[in-house]
Amino acid sequence: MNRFFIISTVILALAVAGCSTDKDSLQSNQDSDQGENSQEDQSNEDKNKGEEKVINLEVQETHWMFNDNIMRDAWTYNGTLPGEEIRVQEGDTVILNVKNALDVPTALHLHGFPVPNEMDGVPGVTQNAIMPGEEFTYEYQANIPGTYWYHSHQDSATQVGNGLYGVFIVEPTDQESYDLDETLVIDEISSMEMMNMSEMGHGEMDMDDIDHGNMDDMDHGEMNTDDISHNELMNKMYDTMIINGKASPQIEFIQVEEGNRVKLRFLNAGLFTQVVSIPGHSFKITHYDGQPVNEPDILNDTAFRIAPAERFEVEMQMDNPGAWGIQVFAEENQDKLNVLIPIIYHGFEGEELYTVDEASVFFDFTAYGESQALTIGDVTKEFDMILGTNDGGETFTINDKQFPNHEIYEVEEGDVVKYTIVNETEVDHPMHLHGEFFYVISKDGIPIQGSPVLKDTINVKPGEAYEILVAATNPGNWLFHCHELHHAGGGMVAEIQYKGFTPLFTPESEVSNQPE
Ligand SMILES: [Cu+2]
Repeated sequence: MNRFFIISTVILALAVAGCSTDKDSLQSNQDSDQGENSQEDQSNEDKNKGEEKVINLEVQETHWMFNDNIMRDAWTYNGTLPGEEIRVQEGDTVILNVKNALDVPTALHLHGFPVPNEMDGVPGVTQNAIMPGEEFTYEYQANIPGTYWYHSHQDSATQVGNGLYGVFIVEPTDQESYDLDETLVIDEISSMEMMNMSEMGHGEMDMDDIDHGNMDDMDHGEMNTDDISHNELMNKMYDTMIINGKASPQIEFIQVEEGNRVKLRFLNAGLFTQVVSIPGHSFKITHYDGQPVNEPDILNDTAFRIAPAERFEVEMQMDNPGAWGIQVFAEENQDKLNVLIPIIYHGFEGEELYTVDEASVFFDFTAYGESQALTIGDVTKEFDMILGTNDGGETFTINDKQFPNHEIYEVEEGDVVKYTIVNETEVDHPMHLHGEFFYVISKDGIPIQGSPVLKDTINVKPGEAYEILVAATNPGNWLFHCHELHHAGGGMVAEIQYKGFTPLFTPESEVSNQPE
């Protein structure tokens, strides 16, 4: 642990944020009071009968201040970025009314939660896109606790990139109590004028449309050459980390008291694999993608990687007073994409942040927690999922096929399906399955040694191979795609189809459905 000399802007942030300390702590007291009350209410009720929670979301264009210097036209749910955190209790019925006030079609996908197929929000696969001015109502039974998120699944690289995402939490009826339960949504933006990267072929990039003033560190000539890979372009484009929609120095700090028991829910809503280091405290990783880890061990001086769309829940005891900075950086683009999330003990406001000098040990989910036998049954079907690329990194494939001429895996209800996922490219692919969780059972041929790993997104690094098992219990047509959304846009999308399943909707030809 070394002292980290922070830039003056962070101190400024603390000074600014410090003004609202009283209000913040009052707010958090109110929140925890409400939490206790609703928990008592809940325990007095029949645990299977929840309430009906109605949430109205308007998809709209919003001027959003990322900090005092960066303002952009973002696309938001109800005018905030991220959209409001939706917290419901296990057993609730959730009704989400989505109204589209944009001038392009949209749709809402509830990521990770096993919804009925017609509620999955994938245009052209499970519904027609919600046209401008129209509404669509999603209804879910919140019967599986966890940390999930909602986001657009229409032209995702553009729409999620513009800000259409938010966190969705289902609290279990036996929710443990924490002094603080904070959600930290990691994302990155380009501080340049907004551009539509998914439509930006390398040869088409029109430099006249870009605010040159913000591009001082770019080699303009290089941008038009063909030898720049998608990855290099990404690293040039994205230069600013945001946490809960705010860039430094306006990132809201987490205020704690000595003795607090704290839960942090990390979500990566962006496009880069991020490294997270928590300084000065031991911690446990209690959930992957919202699902519990069996008997998690205590970790010290250990960084964990969180890939696009993944969630990690961390539990820690606040026993080391000070002003700390949780370090988050993109491994592939560390110079530009790095940030400290201040976590400050009462009485240490305005002090310099201590953080981790360098990540030394990396978390390994294949050998974490206690092993437990799976009761999923014997494998009935096996498929390969080979992740590839061609055209110099312009297109991305699964089994050499590119969406919409994509790989279709046919399964039957009751199948236990094994997929072997192999990454033959040189970049990460966080692969996300809709509709069902999967168990990761091996990495590079070596079985998982620790807790069962139940996830909805698995990051497959270059050269890696994973085996996963899916119990086919939720009939429908489900996408299985890369969550680096430009890769999905470039074709890295497969689909699982249940034999005999017929979607409840008819694709309308005049509707512009763009599921990838
Ligand atoms: Cu990918």
